[in-house]
Amino acid sequence: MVNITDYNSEIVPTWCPGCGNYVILSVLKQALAELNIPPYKTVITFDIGCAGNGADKIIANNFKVLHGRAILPAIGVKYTNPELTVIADIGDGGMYWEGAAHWIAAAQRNEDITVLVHNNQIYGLTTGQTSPTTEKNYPTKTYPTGTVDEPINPISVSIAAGASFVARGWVGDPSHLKELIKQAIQHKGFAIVDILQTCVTWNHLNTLAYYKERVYKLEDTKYDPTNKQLAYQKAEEAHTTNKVPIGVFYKADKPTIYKKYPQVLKKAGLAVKKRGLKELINNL
Ligand SMILES: Cc1ncc(C[n+]2csc(CCOP(=O)(O)OP(=O)(O)O)c2C)c(N)n1
Ligand code: SF4
Ligand SMILES: [Mg+2]
Repeated sequence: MVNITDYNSEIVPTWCPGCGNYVILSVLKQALAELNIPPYKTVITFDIGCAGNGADKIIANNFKVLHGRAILPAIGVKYTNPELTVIADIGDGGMYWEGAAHWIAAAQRNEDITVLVHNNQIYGLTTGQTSPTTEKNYPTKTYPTGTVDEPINPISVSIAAGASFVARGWVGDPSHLKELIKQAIQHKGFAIVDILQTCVTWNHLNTLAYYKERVYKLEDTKYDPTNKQLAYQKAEEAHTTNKVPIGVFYKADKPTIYKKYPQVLKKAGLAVKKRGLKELINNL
């Protein structure tokens, strides 16, 4: 039986007091323990940034990678041993700007990884520049008189690109976030959880109080996450109204990359030897 303490690292986080990253780290450990996945079967690729600084704060097989590049090594690991749980852990800047091409391509191919995006709507580590999800008019170091662009909508772009599991959680409701992360990890195919994370130092707009007023759960309404059109409508809601829906926006039963293109498993020697290619693919 896996215990949450199995994931505990001795390294003390250096995030600012009150940073939402503390919640995400703790919730991720709880989710993995509750799914009974041991650290030796878990691989996490951490991006650059405050989010990425979680790399040595959780015991697993972790990689610290270049900015915007957390997805590619995650895919590489999964091809080598598809029976591992592989998670890319990345900030909004790394994912939705520097790594945007990788985001789209991985979603399109339905790569079998989980991506957790710490979406604090700012470049945190580099001290408060506009990110792709910063709200229009919010003043930052790069736009002192107010951010000029409309923010990217990560939910609708993920769905349009082909992701088969698209969810959003927030750090103000850790148990709900934990359930989303568990579902994402169990999902076969490309799963993304956009996590609304507070940055108490550089983002004074999207605070806990801001979200508390706006957030509601999709599952508390008559919502069908397999309805793509409805998913797009709900994804727009956070951008066009004063409401922020959270939960599973969209999920689809689509063939994973292995079913479409089994050749990617040619390096997965051990797993193939153990199970045989056909049985392995059937279980993925
Ligand atoms: C290719 C590259 N571009 C820029 C940087 C500088 N850089 C380091 S962290 C960072 C911002 C990270 O923002 P985000 O991904 O949102 O993570 P956060 O710090 O907010 O968690 C930038 C621009 C870098 N290290 N590498
Ligand atoms: S700068 Fe923001 S994201 Fe980074 S540790 Fe501090 S509160 Fe967290
Ligand atoms: Mg950020």
